[in-house]
Amino acid sequence: MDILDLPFVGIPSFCKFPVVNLSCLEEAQADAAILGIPFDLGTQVRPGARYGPRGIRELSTHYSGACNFDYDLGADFVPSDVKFVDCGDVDVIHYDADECLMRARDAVEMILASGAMPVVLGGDHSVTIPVLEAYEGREPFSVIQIDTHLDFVDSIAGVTKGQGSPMRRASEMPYVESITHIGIHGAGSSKKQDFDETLALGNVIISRREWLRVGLAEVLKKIAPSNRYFVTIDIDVMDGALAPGAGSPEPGGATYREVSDLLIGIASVGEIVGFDLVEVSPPYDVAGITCLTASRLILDFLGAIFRKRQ
Ligand SMILES: [Mn+2]
Repeated sequence: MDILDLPFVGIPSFCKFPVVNLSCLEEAQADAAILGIPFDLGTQVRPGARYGPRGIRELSTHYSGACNFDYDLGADFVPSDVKFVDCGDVDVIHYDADECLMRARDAVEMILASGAMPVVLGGDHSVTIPVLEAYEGREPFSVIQIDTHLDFVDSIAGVTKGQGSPMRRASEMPYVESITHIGIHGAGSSKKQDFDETLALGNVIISRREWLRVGLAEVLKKIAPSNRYFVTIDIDVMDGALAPGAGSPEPGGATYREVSDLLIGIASVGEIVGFDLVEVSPPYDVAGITCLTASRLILDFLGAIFRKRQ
């Protein structure tokens, strides 16, 4: 009897990767581990990113079949000889943001200790703070942020860890060498002073307009040099019409093709030590388009990273 295991059949782990409890990850010897952080208490306006991991997982099953050959790559875009697993979600506690973020950091630490590369599904962009904190004590790396907004707010009404602050907090981590902000064009997230301050630290900004003007090859050359990179992808870097299920969508953003090609290019710039994709808010999505696109971007990037490593 043929077993098809179609996308709508079975338990929807990410891309139907095997589910492995965090406590069993060492024995699993996975190459990369998916982790959901269903937390959106850092959101200022449109909540719902707590449903991001589940929404992305469900639509990711579209790519779980055996037929994902990509003609341009001349290979499967999800390599079959690499061990990817899904570790489920961080257990969030309502009304206790600090506890949630601590649990998120601990979970990422466990993935790193197992030797697997963390792949985190947000959650709003505040989750990147505990994710990066989990790398303390490891080799230094540089951050590449792909986002409409700069996210370099120091403090707003005493809030220092909201969705507008992850890159500011990253800049304070001694093992984060630099930040390259790519795709920036959104209004309202950061003040001129924030832009001045990140540039004064030696960080690099490649705006959405510059990306369009100079093209992908030049964008890749402008990334701050490093041997290792952590990449944080805010789905709102995509045009609001193409990814409406986002916490802070904006017009004028990128297409799927542009973001995918950027990620595939980044995989060749240096070793990728982990990445997250944040701000997908399924309650605002239309026909699953944002969740589908987010899952495809994750798979494109995972494939590129591990084809490079082989
Ligand atoms: Mn962001």
